[in-house]
Amino acid sequence: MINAAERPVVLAGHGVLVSGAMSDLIAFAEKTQTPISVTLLGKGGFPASHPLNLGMMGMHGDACANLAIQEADLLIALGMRFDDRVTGNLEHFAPKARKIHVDLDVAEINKIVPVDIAIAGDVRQVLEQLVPAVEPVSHSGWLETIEPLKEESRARDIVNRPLNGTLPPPHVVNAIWEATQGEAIVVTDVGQNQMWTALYYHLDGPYPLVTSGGLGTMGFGLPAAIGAQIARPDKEVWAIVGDGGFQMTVQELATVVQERLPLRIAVLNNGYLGMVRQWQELFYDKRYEATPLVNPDFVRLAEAYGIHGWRTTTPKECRQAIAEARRHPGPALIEFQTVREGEEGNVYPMVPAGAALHEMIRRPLTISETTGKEHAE
Ligand SMILES: Cc1ncc(C[n+]2csc(CCOP(=O)(O)OP(=O)(O)O)c2C)c(N)n1
Ligand SMILES: [Mg+2]
Repeated sequence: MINAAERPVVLAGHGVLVSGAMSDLIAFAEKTQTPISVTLLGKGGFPASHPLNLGMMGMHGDACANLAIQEADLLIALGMRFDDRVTGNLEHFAPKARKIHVDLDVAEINKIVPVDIAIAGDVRQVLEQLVPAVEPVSHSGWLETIEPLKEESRARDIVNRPLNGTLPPPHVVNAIWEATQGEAIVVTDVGQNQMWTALYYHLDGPYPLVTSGGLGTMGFGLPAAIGAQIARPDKEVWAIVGDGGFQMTVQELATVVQERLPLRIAVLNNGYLGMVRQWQELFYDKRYEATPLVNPDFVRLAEAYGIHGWRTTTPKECRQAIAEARRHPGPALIEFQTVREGEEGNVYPMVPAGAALHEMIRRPLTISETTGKEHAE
């Protein structure tokens, strides 16, 4: 089936990382010229800068990954479980594709998506056998079809957005990514902050994005970042958290100080339980029930624990604060007061619940993006 495929796509999940199959996946992708999309927990399993990378799939995935999945004639699912955030409407999921599923957990096979071939096994061991067995192919027509889809994703990306002095949350993540050159260990909380980090902090591996995945555990970010920093004292660790989730475990700032951890904490303060507000805006006539937050002063809160804090409201201050927080011995906390609502306050693309992957809502292109001119600050 792999040798016969004309439009194959790999769906790479957390199993790639936990089995240590990153280099085998690169070998498979390059030999068979198969584009690779990753799940949220599969991020870091395939280098973001690799030409065959499609990015993240699913509800808030990269548009090109979702569109490629819908057009594919073969899906090769590696160590992933077809979560509903990945598939969208099952009836219309990858309708043209035959499917191969490799997973260690046999309970996952045929559980959600019926497959043509199931291989119960460790992803690395399976790939080690598969790579020498498959024929090298070029798939040039398929890759040429995909390339413009990637270009279109890039056009809607962060670089050319007009900011007008405001601070869209993706810009914050992009600035942290640029400053750390993708080398930091990044830990997220749950909600929009998590999706923006997944979309805009590009990982070349081998580190995964540390995130709670399908569990959706608000309050995960700060304690998990403490764990990451203790495990890797030599690494720069950033917790990127929302104003809501951060306050669920904010008392752990005491642990950060007590354990003398140089952690960097980025609080994306949009004044809302943003992910829920986004659904209220798009699907519930903007009835913002129970989502606006009355927040404390996060900088003074950090200072109360003895942590140096910065507050930023513009793109320029944002980059300065990130640079200063990185020079500081840490711990350090930056409150980013970001755009709260509307186009720039929402995570796009978005596949509405119950819709098919190709029915995703895209952020409309603005004039400066179509001309590609640099944005004014
Ligand atoms: C403990 C818990 N309660 C509720 C939810 C549902 N939920 C998912 S995202 C979200 C909003 C998170 O708000 P915030 O932490 O400010 O992050 P933002 O989406 O604004 O970036 C909520 C309430 C959850 N995942 N976990
Ligand atoms: Mg929020």
